[in-house]
Amino acid sequence: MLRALLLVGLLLMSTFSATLEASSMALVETWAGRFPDVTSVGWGDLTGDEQEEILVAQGERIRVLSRTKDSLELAWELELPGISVTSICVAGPGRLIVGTGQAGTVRCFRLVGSQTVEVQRSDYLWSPVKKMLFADLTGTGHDEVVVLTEKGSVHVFQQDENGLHQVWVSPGEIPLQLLLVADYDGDGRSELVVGDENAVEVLKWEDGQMITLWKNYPWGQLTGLFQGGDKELWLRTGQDVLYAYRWNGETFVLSWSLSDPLLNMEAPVLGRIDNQPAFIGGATLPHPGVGVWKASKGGLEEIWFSGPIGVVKSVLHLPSGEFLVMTDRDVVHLWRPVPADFYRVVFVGQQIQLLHPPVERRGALWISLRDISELFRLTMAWDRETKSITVLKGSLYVILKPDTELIEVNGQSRILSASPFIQKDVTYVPIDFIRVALGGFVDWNDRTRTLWIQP
Ligand SMILES: [Ca+2]
Ligand SMILES: [Ca+2]
Repeated sequence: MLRALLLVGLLLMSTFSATLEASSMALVETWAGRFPDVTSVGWGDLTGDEQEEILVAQGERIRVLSRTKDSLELAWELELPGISVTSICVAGPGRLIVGTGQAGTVRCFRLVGSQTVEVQRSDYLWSPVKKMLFADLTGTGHDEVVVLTEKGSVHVFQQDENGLHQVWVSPGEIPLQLLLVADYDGDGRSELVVGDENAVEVLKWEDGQMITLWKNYPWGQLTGLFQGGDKELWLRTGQDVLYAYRWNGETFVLSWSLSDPLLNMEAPVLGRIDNQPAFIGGATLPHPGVGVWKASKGGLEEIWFSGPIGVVKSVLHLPSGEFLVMTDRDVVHLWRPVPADFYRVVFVGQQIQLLHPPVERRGALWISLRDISELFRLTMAWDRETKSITVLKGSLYVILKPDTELIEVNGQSRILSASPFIQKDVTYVPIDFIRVALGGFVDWNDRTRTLWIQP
């Protein structure tokens, strides 16, 4: 509800105020693919060329997508007969680890050409694998496989040539839902952070067992664990509170906290945008999509939100800075952060540069009248007395005024989707001016940030 009110507020502001601060960044969709019944996504360098591949699991099949100049293409398909893949990790070139559904196992494969050869597997976990991470918890110099199951158990496996050996399992009185690995005490080994509904616990491997370094019961229901900054542990609760705890060398102490209804996003990851922590996750208002919220002690600030793409099921932050987003519509998207004024314009099939960059206000786009005039070869006149602009082309004349949606086309009243405005001596009109006033074709795709114009 509050979000809807905020949105209405923003829309009103953008109508009345031409100088509304634009956000500093946006995400642009660089690739999207439909994968019926997609069960999981992952990434990693399978080929050993230091360029990560994207992996998409659909039950028994994993599709491996590799980078092209500015997109992705299907490199190969792996068949894993009889296995339902619920989680994928790349352990190194040619080495794939999958978590499975049903009785739940962790299985390691080696890629030989386009074939997969199983080399190791765990015992049954008796619950589907929900999440899998790699981290060196024990200080052997090799990563362990850390697994969270649907029923709420956490398992730590060491790998050797004979198989996967479980070295720790959570005691299991209360189902765990949250999992994080991070080296807080700076000894080069990761700590294991687990959370159930009520408590968070930081565990450390010492003398062949896991010991509790810190345990805390934040007020409310725990819904997220994040590594915020290098020594900070952030806890999110269902009551829309964020607690930031800082490792002081001995224990975690509450550094700051905030309460903000915008914390209610789905499947969030904590990344960095403009060198500031930001959540990237899903929201369903005003429509299901993916958004970016900068987080600081003062609260959350929504700086970008996509068009409707479906309910976000998972977000992965890639080393390249991109975000891999899986939705409930069986579509996987790759989004890249770009400056807020990033755009492409295609005019009659050719990519062109405009004199003045278009101005975007929450999904709506304005373009300078000067640019339209160049593209459509218009003549323009400014009437100082009535503060109106007359646009002429052959027998067509259009009269418009800043700050009103009403325009006149050959003597007939028409309404634009938003008001034209003047900013730094440049007149901007909403892009539907091209259609309503000039009878041309115009389309703005805010996913790819591409504006299509055709006379
Ligand atoms: Ca690669
Ligand atoms: Ca450590």
